[in-house]
Amino acid sequence: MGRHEHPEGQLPPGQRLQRGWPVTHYGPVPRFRPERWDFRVFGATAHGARPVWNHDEFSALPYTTVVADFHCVTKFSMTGMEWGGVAAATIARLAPPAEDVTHVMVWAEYGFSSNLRIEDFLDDLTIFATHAGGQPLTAEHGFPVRLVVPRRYAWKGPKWVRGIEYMTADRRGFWEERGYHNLGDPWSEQRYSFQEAPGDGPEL
Ligand SMILES: Nc1nc2c(c(=O)[nH]1)N[C@H]1C(S)=C(S)[C@@H](COP(=O)(O)O)O[C@H]1N2
Ligand SMILES: [Mo]
Repeated sequence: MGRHEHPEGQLPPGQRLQRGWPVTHYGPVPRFRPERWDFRVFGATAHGARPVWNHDEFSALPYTTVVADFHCVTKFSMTGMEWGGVAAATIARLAPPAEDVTHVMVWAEYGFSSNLRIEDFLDDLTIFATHAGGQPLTAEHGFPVRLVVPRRYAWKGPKWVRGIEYMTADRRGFWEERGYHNLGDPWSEQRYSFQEAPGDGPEL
């Protein structure tokens, strides 16, 4: 089980503690149709493979839990969230990237996306969560699968994930194209794209 060690009682700069778990996203909540649902791995995969898991197969992948804090860029944080699901590193082990992959685009319903550096994707806390607090996710929190990237702001974790694209160069995802920082490290307060240093992300 992964656990995020953070300084006792400390939140990243500019964040405040939130009680309860708000629902935050753009657009409608998609309806889950198990017979149509799949999780695809595409782009620069090792050996050009195109792995795909249906919902039963995805549910049978190795399950792990992570306890970590959750930081929304709109300045609320929740501490000690327990996520259950499939470690992103497990996905990368079962469906490996080609050697020259540097970034991953995580794709969700309705074309929502978020880009991550491969090292952030492979981080020991990054998890494709199916459960929170021991219970299956609710529809509005991302059922059946959402990504959680505790070391990045929460927009880096798409709800209703449908697949990942391995990339050999960086490309901006949905919010990264719309004013949010390409990297999104809450401890460095990387909130907005205007704060990016040269090299933090592709040209806007
Ligand atoms: N598909 C999708 N996932 C998304 C978003 C979104 O707009 N669409 N918003 C993100 C943002 S900004 C946050 S803070 C978290 C919120 O997750 P929650 O609603 O479970 O608290 O989801 C992230 N994942
Ligand atoms: Mo957010």
